[in-house]
Amino acid sequence: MKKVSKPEMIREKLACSALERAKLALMNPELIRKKVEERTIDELAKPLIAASLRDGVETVWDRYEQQQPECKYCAAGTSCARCAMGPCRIISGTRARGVCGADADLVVSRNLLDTIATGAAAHSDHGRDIVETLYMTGTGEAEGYTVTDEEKLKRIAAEYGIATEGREIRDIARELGRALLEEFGTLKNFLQFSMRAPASTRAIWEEMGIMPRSVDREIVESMHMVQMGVGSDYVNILLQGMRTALSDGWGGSMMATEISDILFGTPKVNESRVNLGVIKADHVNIALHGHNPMLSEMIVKAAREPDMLQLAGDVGAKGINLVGLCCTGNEILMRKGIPNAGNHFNQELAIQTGALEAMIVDYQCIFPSLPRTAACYHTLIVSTSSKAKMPGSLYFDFSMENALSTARAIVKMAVENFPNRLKDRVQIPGKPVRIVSGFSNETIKAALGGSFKPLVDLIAAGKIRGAAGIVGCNNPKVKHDYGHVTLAKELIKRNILCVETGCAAIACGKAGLLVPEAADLAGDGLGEVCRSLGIPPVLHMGSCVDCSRILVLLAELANTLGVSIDRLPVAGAAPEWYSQKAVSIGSYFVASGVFTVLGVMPKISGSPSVISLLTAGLNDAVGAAFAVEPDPLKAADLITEHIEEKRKALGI
Ligand code: MSK
Repeated sequence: MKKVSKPEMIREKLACSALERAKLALMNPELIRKKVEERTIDELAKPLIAASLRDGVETVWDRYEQQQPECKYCAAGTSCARCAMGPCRIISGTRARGVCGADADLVVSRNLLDTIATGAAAHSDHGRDIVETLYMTGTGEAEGYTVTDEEKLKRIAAEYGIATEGREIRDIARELGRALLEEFGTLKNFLQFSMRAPASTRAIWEEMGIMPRSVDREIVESMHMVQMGVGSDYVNILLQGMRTALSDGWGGSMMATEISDILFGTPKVNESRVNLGVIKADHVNIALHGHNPMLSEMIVKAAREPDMLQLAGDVGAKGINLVGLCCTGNEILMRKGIPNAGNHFNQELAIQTGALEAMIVDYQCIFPSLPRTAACYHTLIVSTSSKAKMPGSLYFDFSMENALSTARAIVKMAVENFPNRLKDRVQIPGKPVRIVSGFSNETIKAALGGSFKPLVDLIAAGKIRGAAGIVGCNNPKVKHDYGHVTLAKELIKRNILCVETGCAAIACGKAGLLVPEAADLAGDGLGEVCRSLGIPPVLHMGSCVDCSRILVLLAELANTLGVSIDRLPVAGAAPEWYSQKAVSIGSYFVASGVFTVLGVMPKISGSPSVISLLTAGLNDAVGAAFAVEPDPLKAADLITEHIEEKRKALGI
């Protein structure tokens, strides 16, 4: 464990300049009110955004405004800076080709493949970290980790043909961990988990040449294909995008989900609280932000140790309050019921409560600006991944071998920071709301009596018209949480069950849709089903990698009905997506046969051919395509229409 900088050094380096802030501060109360209303529907975010505008503490929305107007070539996907002959912009006439000769179709498709491969790599590298932890838990080298779900370990070992009878749990963990590590570069030319998809869906992949061969191979091949001069057929490039995305959904992400369940427990229904009001004025507050549960699970352990609680008492706090953010937050909410402070656009605001002793980050979706925000408060930003070092943060070299000791050191440092809190700057904007989460497939199946057949019957009977997976992020191009919440409310009203992950789930949680009482907002059929099962009409299925749980659910439903996934009355939506990972998720949804509506236009408008392939042509290839619809009410219409068409085709 190696600390490379100290709080005092950071404060010197990033001392918040009152002068600089004064330049940014807005004094006009009417303008502040207007901006706040334009930016979010999250009631607890509003007073903090207003304060940030008054105090000149910069947020994502300010930076977005500073970036306007955006470059129209970059927005259309027609700029290319891949090689040193450029950069090029594809315009028209004599400038319709880049220096190398690439036209708009090639530049746009290559950029999109790059985006998908980046997202798939992020999910899959996260998956590999988790798998490595399982392996090292098996070898006894990982400090603090154990196998929590032994039944699931044995079930997945059986999928991999690993004997479990009469063997030590650690031996099975080691052997499964090794088999999964090999899966990233497997030579067998298919991923074991992809065998969970219906045979008819796999036949489509085989026919289209998009069956993922291994995780690493698809990502590397994609990176090869975006190199200048490696083919110029945009269709071929986009099909590789689909194959790469499938290697994420049915490979890297699915490994991340399944093995996290084995190590930390398969989620079960639990009740907790959500929004910025989970931060407590009289406690040491520690936020856990990012995506990977490896460290956060250890922080939870460390923060519950008597020594640490004693220390908190000694510094004058009533206890240690852990809160989650984004998907690390979802991981510990789903499994441990740890309260969640919010989604992507709540990360800066959580610091602005002035009551956060530390924000511990792992990787993905972490604003590089966080140390700047934290420099205006006493909050320590603690980075923990060698892949995600941040200037201005305190870096702890976290690894499996030192996991629990590192977690203890970080928690201790956070507790000791409590006396540095500037009490007159604390502003906790309100009370949290209840949230019910933990809907793993195992939990849903158990609630349905041990099989998915009752859900299929309810869909066939029309009580539930179909299901929609709403996933993804926040994006300043959409009013914070408006896309997610409006779409979910509209769909449940139309008796469409919503399953959600990531920041979409947190948005709907903050809006009160993730409690059984929200059944009253659903249509008669769905409302009745939810009341009889005691479940919300919007089910929280986990973090971004847990979109793989949605794939497994789709496979179960399709296998129960004996059809390919594209024939199901289901749809996907990403109303506020921003991330490359979300593009990979959307692509593996579509490639698996799920019509998917995006709320933000991807950077493809510069190529009518690419637009046509993605929004129509893919229907002939994989039985599903994308649509882009920024208005969530119109998106609900598209989804309803699609679901009703699929019902008709199935004769239900
Ligand atoms: S955290 S990828 S902003 S959902 Fe998974 Fe949220 Fe999107 Fe990050």
